[in-house]
Amino acid sequence: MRKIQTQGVHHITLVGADRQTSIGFWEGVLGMPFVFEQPNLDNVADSHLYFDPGDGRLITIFTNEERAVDSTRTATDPGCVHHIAFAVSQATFNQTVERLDERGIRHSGVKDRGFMDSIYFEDPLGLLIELASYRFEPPEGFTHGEVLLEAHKIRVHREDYNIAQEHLADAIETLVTRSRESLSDDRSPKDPYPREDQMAENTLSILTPSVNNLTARIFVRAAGLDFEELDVWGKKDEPAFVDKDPAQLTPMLEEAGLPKGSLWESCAIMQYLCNNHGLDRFYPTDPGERAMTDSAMFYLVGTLYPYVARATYPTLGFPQYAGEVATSEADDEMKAKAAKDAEAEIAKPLEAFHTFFMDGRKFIGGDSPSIADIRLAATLEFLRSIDYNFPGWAEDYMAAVEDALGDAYSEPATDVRGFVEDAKAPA
Ligand SMILES: N[C@@H](CCC(=O)N[C@@H](CS)C(=O)NCC(=O)O)C(=O)O
Repeated sequence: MRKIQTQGVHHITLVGADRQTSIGFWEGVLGMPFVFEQPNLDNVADSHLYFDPGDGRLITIFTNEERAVDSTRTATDPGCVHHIAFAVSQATFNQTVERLDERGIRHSGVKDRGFMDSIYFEDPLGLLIELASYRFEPPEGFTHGEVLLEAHKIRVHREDYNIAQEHLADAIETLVTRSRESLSDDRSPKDPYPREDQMAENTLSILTPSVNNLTARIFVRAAGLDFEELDVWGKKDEPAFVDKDPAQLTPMLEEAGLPKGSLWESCAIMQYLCNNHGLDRFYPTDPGERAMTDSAMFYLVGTLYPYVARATYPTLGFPQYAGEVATSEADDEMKAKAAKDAEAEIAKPLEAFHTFFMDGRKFIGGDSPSIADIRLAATLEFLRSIDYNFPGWAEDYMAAVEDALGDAYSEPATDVRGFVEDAKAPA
């Protein structure tokens, strides 16, 4: 089975009455040039009139002087034509009511169709005519239909009832962004106007001694995002904070585009900001490379980090999770053994990062650090508290991440490093 591909409306043919009624309406009311006339080749009793509706296509009418004008509404049974719509510019559309009224032609009044303005009236033979005027111009190289398809997707995604101007504006922006290159890495909206008390685009609620927080703090700096940091030490129980972050975990991002206005989990924060700002250099768009980045981060948060926490939190003086040996009734010797056991387990996931995720490359991200590298290097900072015996590659790797990111890494890392040094210092 094969399709027969169409390429546009060629013409529409209507059954008319006498020729003068048709000429009077199509040319005399709607301004369509009467371009030619010849006999109806299938019925010599009829004449066949051709009009140009304005785009070089054709509206054609079979006429016959024996047929009387009947102005009752044409049938709208299944299979019948309901109405035919013609395009007019906004300038013309805005004159339509007045000009139909001048002629005493009954009409619907202006109808808001979201993506166009419309008005309806009947021709002398009872066919419903619509004059429609788009409310948008497609970007160069796109059709109205392509803009409407994109606007439809946006409308459905937002669960709105019908296409409105907001969807059209966003569809046009999407098509332009997709089809036109820019030298900028970050094409997200910017506010270049200086203001007093201007709010930053991204607010990070943080705790300074934390490597989970360090991850997001390095990232916003490395990505060059507009951000503000709020140290929420001692404030995580406040109702205003709990409302935004019922997990009471930091880092917590507040940003206008988030469905609930806030988000926690360092990796999710980095992924969101990369997606939102087109920061592909930190989060590859190739599905396979992106899967590796995601896998490295999930493996870190789900497997490596719990070992790091069990091994280092006792030295750092951080509370551990309920159900752990460290929070049980076990004696100090057992708790110390649990910490040592966790420390011993770190080698295996660490090696997986080296052999599997890096696999001879400088970073998990390849030649430059990805968000998974930021997450890993920041995490390893805590191992300094227990003087962990890093394999040589890991020392080189941490230095390379810091070297590649510069102050974006070193500046917030100072907080963690200072805390770690204090925690190690003899009381
Ligand atoms: N998997 C989370 C862990 C977040 C986390 O555990 N944050 C800690 C700081 S390191 C926190 O805010 N804890 C709450 C507290 O200390 O009361 C992430 O990567 O963001």
